[in-house]
Amino acid sequence: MKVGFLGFPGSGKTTLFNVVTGRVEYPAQTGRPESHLAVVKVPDDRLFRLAEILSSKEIIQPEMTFVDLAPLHRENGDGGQRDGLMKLVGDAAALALVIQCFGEFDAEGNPLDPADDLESLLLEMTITDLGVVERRLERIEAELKSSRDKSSAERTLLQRVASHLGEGKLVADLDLTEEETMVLRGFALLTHKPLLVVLNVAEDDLDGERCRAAAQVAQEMGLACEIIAATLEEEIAALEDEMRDAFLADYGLSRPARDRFIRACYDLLGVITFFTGNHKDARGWTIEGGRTVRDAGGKIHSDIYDGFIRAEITPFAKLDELGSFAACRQAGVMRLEGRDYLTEDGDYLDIRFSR
Ligand SMILES: Nc1nc2c(ncn2[C@@H]2O[C@H](COP(=O)(O)OP(=O)(O)OP(=O)(O)O)[C@@H](O)[C@H]2O)c(=O)[nH]1
Ligand SMILES: [Mg+2]
Repeated sequence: MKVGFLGFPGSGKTTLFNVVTGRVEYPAQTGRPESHLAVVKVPDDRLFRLAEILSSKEIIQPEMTFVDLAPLHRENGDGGQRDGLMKLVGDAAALALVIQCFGEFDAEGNPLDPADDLESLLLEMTITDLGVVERRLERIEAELKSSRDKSSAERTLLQRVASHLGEGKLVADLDLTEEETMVLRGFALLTHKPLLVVLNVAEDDLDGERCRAAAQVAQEMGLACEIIAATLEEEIAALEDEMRDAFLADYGLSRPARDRFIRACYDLLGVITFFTGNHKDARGWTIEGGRTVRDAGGKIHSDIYDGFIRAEITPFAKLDELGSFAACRQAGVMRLEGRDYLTEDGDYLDIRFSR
């Protein structure tokens, strides 16, 4: 699972990347052309509690990958970047669109206009997608010319996608069947990916008063939106734990943006966490929502998927409340489920399987 940070030069991608990865490997400095990648351990307090209950020696957190993408340069508003943007985003499963909402001018010296930046970014993305779809349509037309059968389900679908994009709408908003979704996934269209708007505000504008218009654009496009003061959060991240709490309280922030942002990425990607553990380790795993317990077993090992018999499931909330597995068993909250049970966020799994 990879989330890319996309934005115009100097919008704060690297600063946010440092906040989310919790380290400053790449000092913020605009104009660096290359992308950077980091694997982050996902913070989840439940794992500490689980380790306590199981007396586990080690905690193994689930991981998420973030990419600080090279900046997207503003073109002349005609969306000329096409393949460049496709290549830049690469295989990121979701994108955080980082919008500069601090200062008076952007890195290229234009007066700051966050709403316009967000609209331009989305326009670049829709035009890029449209280019991909149109090129494929041309190829299909050429192929159909030499074939007797002139009908093509793919052509019908892509024509629909093209006219939708032509209206400035995102592919993610299109009503698609499961099969159509599968076909389109092969194109890795930018606006088919889950998108999160990050409004990077100044530290004296934490509620985002000055970027209301940009938040409005995000809302109109149906996009999730987080307001983050990246430089302030970078300073907070560098503090010791107790100092950090006091500092957060001073600014009226309930928790570090890092946690909030990673949580937002989980929601964006539609993934959930399940747990396993013993006296050696307590471990969190990530899986797409709506997957079976057998699929969850497959995440751990393919042998578990192949030999799946049944799973004993304890919801974390109950375990936390009752304090031990024995108490959960006694209270009847531990239950056996077959392979078709849909895994829920916070499920502790003990899977029986044959080798
Ligand atoms: N005041 C303020 N300055 C910020 C904030 N975020 C970033 N900056 C500053 O803006 C400049 C650019 O930040 P970066 O994080 O390097 O921006 P970037 O998007 O990675 O830049 P490129 O990689 O060139 O596209 C740096 O000098 C940061 O300190 C913020 O929230 N508030
Ligand atoms: Mg950068």
